[in-house]
Amino acid sequence: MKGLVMRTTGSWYKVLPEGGADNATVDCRLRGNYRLRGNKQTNPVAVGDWVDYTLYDDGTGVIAQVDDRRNYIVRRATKLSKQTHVIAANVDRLCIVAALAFPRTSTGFIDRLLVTAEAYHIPVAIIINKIDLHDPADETLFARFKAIYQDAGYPVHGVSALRGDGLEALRSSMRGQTTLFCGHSGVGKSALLNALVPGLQLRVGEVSDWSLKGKHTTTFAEMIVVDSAGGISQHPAAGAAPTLLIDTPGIKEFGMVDFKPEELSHFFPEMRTLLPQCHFANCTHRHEPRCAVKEAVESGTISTERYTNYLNIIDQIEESETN
Ligand SMILES: Nc1nc2c(ncn2[C@@H]2O[C@H](COP(=O)(O)OP(=O)(O)OP(=O)(O)O)[C@@H](O)[C@H]2O)c(=O)[nH]1
Ligand SMILES: [Mg+2]
Ligand SMILES: [Zn+2]
Repeated sequence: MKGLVMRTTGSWYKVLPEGGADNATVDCRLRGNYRLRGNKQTNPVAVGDWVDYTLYDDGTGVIAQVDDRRNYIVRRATKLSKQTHVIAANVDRLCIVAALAFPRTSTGFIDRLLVTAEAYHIPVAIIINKIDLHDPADETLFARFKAIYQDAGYPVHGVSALRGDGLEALRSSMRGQTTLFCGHSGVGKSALLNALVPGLQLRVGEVSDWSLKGKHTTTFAEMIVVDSAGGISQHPAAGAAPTLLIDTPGIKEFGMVDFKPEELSHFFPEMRTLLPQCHFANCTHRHEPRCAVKEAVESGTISTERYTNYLNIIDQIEESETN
């Protein structure tokens, strides 16, 4: 039988049967001798995976095979680890949830996630939550973020899960798609999903006891099915493309996986268009002469902030290559 992985908790996987008439998910384990792909990934099965499973008499199942993924978002399991962790597979869109008020998200963090999404051609939206907390300085920062990312070609939404600002536009942009929500702990990913889907009650951190770093309230990725009326559902409606949302645990640092310095600029859209104009075909846009990217930074068409993050990422790739 075929099914979609909705939640993974250690050794159990909650699987939604494909086209199932009953609304029940099946708790599955992984077949004992299932081989990890190249032993590099800490999780062989991720939320969003389609799997083949066998149903047993006691109602549980065993996953025998994972379908090839259309795409996925992957990161290093820990900062310098060679092992990787797949956050989710087969997504239509990544929403990077950030906050400027508290805890503050850096452009460096956003750019690492953007590059990873670009590598799999996953469209991205940047969601700045908690705009209800913005003081004038935050508003200035917000305007700068908007300019940087809209100029680079990404939509930016200012929202407030608490007050409701900006939710309707976000809601309609998610219809019929699988949207993955990622970001630091405490930026309000779960609160945002609760606000978007009436009836949803994901656990949200207490205001009183989370520190600057957030609290890691969500501990496992989880897929939510939205019904055609916009409410919480047990099963996607037959026929129409389902609306699926994936909540994930907060990420402290996003460690990128498997990029080469000379290909990194392909994943910065505003640089990508200029590459044919660089003098050297393998230009890394650092010290090379007659570099179109550096010229664009100097003339202000490419943001200094994005370029600086680009250089930092290259340095980090080279560092991990020599390790
Ligand atoms: N003022 C304000 N607070 C918010 C908003 N959205 C979320 N919060 C608060 O921010 C805190 C963290 O929210 P969560 O939804 O638990 O954050 P999260 O991103 O899911 O965190 P993890 O699950 O740890 O990754 C909670 O105390 C929320 O009430 C908002 O729009 N405005
Ligand atoms: Mg959460
Ligand atoms: Zn160049």
